[in-house]
Formats: sequence, structure tokens, C-alpha cells
Amino acid sequence: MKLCHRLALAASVLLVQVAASHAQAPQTSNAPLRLWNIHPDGYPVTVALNSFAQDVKKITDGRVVIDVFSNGVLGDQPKAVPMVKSGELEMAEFGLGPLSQEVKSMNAINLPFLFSNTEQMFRLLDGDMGNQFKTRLEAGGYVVLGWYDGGARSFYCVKKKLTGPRDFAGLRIRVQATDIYLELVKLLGATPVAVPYKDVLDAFETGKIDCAENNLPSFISAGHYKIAKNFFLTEHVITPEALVMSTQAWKKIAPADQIKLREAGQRSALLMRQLWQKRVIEARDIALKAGVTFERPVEFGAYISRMKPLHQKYWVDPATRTELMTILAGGVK
Ligand code: GTR
Repeated sequence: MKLCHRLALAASVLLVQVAASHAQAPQTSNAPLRLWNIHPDGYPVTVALNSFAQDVKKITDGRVVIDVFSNGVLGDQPKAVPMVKSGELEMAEFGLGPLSQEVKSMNAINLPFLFSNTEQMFRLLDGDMGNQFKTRLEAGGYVVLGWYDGGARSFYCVKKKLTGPRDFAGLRIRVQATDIYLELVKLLGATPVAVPYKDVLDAFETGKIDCAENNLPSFISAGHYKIAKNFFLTEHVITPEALVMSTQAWKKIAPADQIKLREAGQRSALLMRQLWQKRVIEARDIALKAGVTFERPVEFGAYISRMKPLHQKYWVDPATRTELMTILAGGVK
């Protein structure tokens, strides 16, 4: 075969291969969207995000493809939050505490002792108030596709068995690097130590912190229960999380697909909330079997009165006052 014929044959083989690979590949006009997630496989958030990604691929006929990056492999939360805002990262699932560092008016829903259960919170979030929050977050760079459950956060310590408000004095307590959590711990008479989520176990092991606070599923999945065996069920913050998309990336999605993304986001949120209920019970069982002891405050008045300066601050702030009034009027029975 002459050289020119061989080249022509090679070129046609290549063309067939390229055509075949295109036939198999999803018909995406854009690169896959990266979805940031701090949690491990099997965690309710991770399961719901994977289901969301599959759902989106199916209902958009492969025009929108999402790759879920779990375990915080794309970086820790304090770094990821501004990355979504700037468009460096397309999607993420964040706690509202870290998100409110970027969109201050969201602080209204993070204040301690606002809700006594998640139903109260979701009643508001699934209604007008949630829509107002969505508008604010969207203006701040985050399009909310679903409100996830962040559960009830409580304190736990390695040595100290907490039983009342006075027991907090002098303890070094790990918090997320957010204003409300830093202030909350100070008002309890302890010292807040801001540590990224992925480094908390290490901080326990090296003695950098005495205590931390989180929900039961994270207490288990992050391994904190192996070292901090004294759990104090303060449930001081009941908080949502959010599946968000960078406003920048959102603008590149066709309007018809934006509607589909919102629908899939809502479906994933409902799935997540169901999985969460189950996971809280399982987490408690795992903790009990591992020798964790649970204490519960006898009454909450002393804690709530200590939080007065924090509540006051956001009550007089025009950025949070309206939301706070709505929460107090409609959210608390
Ligand atoms: C988890 C939450 C994370 C993060 C973490 C923390 O429960 O899901 O988004 O907020 O707590 O304490 O840093």
C-alpha cells in the first residue's frame, strides 16, 4: 500500500473511532460541573448529592453533567465557600454557618436557641422566608438548589463531663471560623478555637482543644466519638445546609435546564432529610456502643440568657432584623 493510501486509511480509522467515542459520550456542551462536599461516602449528604448528579444527567439528557468530589478533596470549607462565590468552583453543599460569613444576612438563621426542632426550621425554609433567603444568597453569589438538614449541634469533650452552664469556663472549644460560633463559645465562658473540620480529630489528639460541637452524624463520621466520650445534648444550634451553585456557573445554564436543576435539587433535599432522620438514630447507637455518655441540660434559661448579647446584636442589625422577626413570629411555637 502506498504511503498516501496508508495515511488515508489511518485517517478514516481515526475518524470512525472518534465518531464512535462521540456516540458513547454524553451530549454535553460544557465540561462537567464540580460539586464540592466535605463528607465521606455513605453520609446522607453524599448519598443525596450522588443521587442529584444522576438525576440531573438523566433529566437534561446529559447536557448537564456533575462530578461529586467528596471528603473535602477539593479543599476545606473556609476556602471552598469563597471559591464558589468567585466561580472557581461550580457547586457545593455547605453549612449555613460558613455561608453566612459571605452573606451576612444569613446569620439570622444561625443564632443559638432559635428553633426547638428541624420541622420548625423547614416550615420557614420551604416557604416565603426560604425564598427570601434564596434571593439574598443568589445576589451574594450562591444559587440555592435545595435546603439540606444540618441537624442539631451539641457539645462534646474529651475529659470534661459538661452538665451545666458553669462547666464551660476555661475550656478550649473547637468551632467553625464563623462569627456566631466564636461569640457563642465566648459567652459560655470558654475559649473558641477555630479549626477546619478535617483537622478536628487531630486537634483533639494533640490536645489543642478540649471540646468541639457538632451534630451526631458528623460526630461519628469524622471519628470524634473515638476520643471525645462526653456528649452534652445542648442542641444549641439547629441549622440548615444548602446545595448551592455558583451564580456565575448558573448563568451559563440554559433556562429550561435551570428549572430541571431546581427540581432535582429539591428532590435531593427531600431524600437527604429522610436519610438524616435515620442516620441520627444510628449515630446515637454507635456512640452508645462505643462508650459515649449523654447528658442533657436540666433547663435552657441560663444558656439563653447568656446568649442575649448575640441575639441583641442581630436584632438591631437591619441586615438580619426582618428575618429574625419572621423566625420568632412563625418558627417558634
Ligand atoms: C458538619 C457540617 C459541615 C461543617 C462541619 C463543621 O456537620 O455538615 O458543613 O459545617 O460540620 O463543623 O465544620
